[in-house]
Amino acid sequence: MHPMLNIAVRAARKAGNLIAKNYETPDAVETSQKGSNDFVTNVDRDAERLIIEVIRKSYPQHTIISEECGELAGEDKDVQWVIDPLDGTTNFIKRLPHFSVSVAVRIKGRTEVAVVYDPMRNELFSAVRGQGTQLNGYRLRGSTARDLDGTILATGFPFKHKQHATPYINILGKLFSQCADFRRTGSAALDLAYVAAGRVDGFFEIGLKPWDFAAGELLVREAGGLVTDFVGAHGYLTSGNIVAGNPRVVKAMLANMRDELSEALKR
Ligand code: 2AM
Ligand code: CA
Ligand code: CA
Ligand code: CA
Repeated sequence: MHPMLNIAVRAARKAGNLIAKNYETPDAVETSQKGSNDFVTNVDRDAERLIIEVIRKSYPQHTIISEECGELAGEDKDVQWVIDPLDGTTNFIKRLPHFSVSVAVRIKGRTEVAVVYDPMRNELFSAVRGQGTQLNGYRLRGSTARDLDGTILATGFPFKHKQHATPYINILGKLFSQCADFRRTGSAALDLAYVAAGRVDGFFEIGLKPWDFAAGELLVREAGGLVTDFVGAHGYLTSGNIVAGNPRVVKAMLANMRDELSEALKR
């Protein structure tokens, strides 16, 4: 096994087990508000601490970028661990059992290793660049859909970017008229893992952060899928405006989005 994958898996499982344990004891979960509609708990922070400990033990020189503590610069800036200790905090708080731990390793800007772990179902999605995507050790393949006909698409609402509400709803309407149905699960990392697994045929969301998609992006690619921004380019790396699916589904999604994009959504 790739040595960094080994560490990523160990870190994600440790954090996931802590999250699952706390899910059973809701009275011990302390919730605070980071911004409007944006919550964090002591479990997010504790899970993050565990992950950082595991990484630091093996790779003290690496840089870590994580949702709750930002960038922890290491001596080695070329290797970055991009982590979301708990993706789907709102689900966790509401006791909806759908959330994940996301860990990715980027070397000189290119993602080499990815893990998304769902502790409630004990599902571990992993990928190493060039070696395919696995779920609990079994090789995954994405959807084989040829167009949007009959597809199930996933999305996330722009709860933090209400200025995009109108173009978002227009895009959703256009796609909804073409596909079979939509899912909104509340964990972007798992949405991407599900694209990799072919459980959903495509996914789009506005304004994700690097830790939301860093691991999921590699899972999709290594399962034969494509990840782009809303105009088929790489702007998502900074904008977080992301479309994912097999190449034909992505092409069909982009064609439907084209006429609905505001200027801000073209990057
Ligand atoms: P988080 O739980 O790590 O904050 C994209 O939808 C991402 O935004 C999710 O993966 C989730 O990441 C976060 N998110 C989703 N719905 C949210 C909400 N209602 N409030 C705050 N964050 C939310
Ligand atoms: Ca959050
Ligand atoms: Ca997240
Ligand atoms: Ca998070």
